[in-house]
Amino acid sequence: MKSLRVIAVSSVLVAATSGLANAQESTVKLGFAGPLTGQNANLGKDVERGARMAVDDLNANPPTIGGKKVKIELQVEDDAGDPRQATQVAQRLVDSGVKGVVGHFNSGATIPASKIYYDNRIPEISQSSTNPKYTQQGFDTAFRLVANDGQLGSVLGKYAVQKWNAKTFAVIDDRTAYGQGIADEFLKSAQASGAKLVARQYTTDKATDFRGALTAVKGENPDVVFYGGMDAQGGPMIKQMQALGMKSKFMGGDGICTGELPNLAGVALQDRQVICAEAGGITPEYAAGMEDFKKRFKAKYGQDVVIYAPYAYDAVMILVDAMKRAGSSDPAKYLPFLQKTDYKGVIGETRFDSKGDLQNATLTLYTFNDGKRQSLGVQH
Ligand code: ABU
Repeated sequence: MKSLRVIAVSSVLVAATSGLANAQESTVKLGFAGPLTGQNANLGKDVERGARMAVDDLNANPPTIGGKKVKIELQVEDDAGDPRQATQVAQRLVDSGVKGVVGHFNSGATIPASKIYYDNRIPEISQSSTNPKYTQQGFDTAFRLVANDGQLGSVLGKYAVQKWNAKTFAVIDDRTAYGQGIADEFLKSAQASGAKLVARQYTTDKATDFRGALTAVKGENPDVVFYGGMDAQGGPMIKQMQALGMKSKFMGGDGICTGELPNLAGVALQDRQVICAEAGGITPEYAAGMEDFKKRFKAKYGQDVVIYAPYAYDAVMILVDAMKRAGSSDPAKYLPFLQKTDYKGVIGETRFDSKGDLQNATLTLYTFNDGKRQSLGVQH
């Protein structure tokens, strides 16, 4: 009798333990990393919100992976846009058992972190990092959802010469992986199109005073000033150009191409021709979906999309889509399916090439009118 009771109690314990194991298996943890503090915190929070929105949407109607309904969990980490902090955060995410990562945001953070994900076989999708090196390291775990700096710099350099008729230009960059990279690409393209570089100056991604660099540039009176860096510097730089009485047109890449630039540049933006490029483009068939996303985003967070939130949203969806097709959240099993992604989402259709770049990357040129970004069209 006593031994029967022992068997019965053991059976209950086994059932309870395996129930617990099933419950644990039914949660899939993803990681998110980006700059949630520091100069780019507004951009980091924008993409964090995009990723969280995707997780909430998924959990509202839980996906089935390998025959089981799963709950998606998001572990959010702040890398402050700093290369060293990014590697610490990447190791923490790996140690926590995440099955995939959305991020990082800044190329200077994404590139060193990508080695840690690669060494641990964890797929990573950056929604915003544009430095070409990220996908040129031979890491089969690295993917991005945006055009790269070569594509952005090439289009912007040609635009400056062919549309603005620029004969001379100056370049200022913030010496980050992103800022320096895109500035070099713009320079190559503008020179190849026939314009002359008359000044090259540097700042940092933490600077607030650009008068030294701008005064040196002003002496050369360039037709165009190109800034390689982020809106946190680009906005105040436009203000200080105004204060110095500079007349040059102003250009930058996706780092300044945000809904926040008008707030950062203030009224100085109204008196200057400014062109920038977002590293993605919404084609007409996806326009209504993007508008719907922006409305839902505003209703959920009380904030407008700054720039790359929809890309982070799709990054989460693309990871889960690959898991569903693989029937497993095990990175070793779903990575081959991720490489073969053909996903129609908010930002359009995503297919990766053999390096993890988009097969058909697009970009959108913008100018600013009445304090708002205004599209000048999608470029293929
Ligand atoms: N693409 C602009 C912002 C992110 C980066 O550093 O690449």
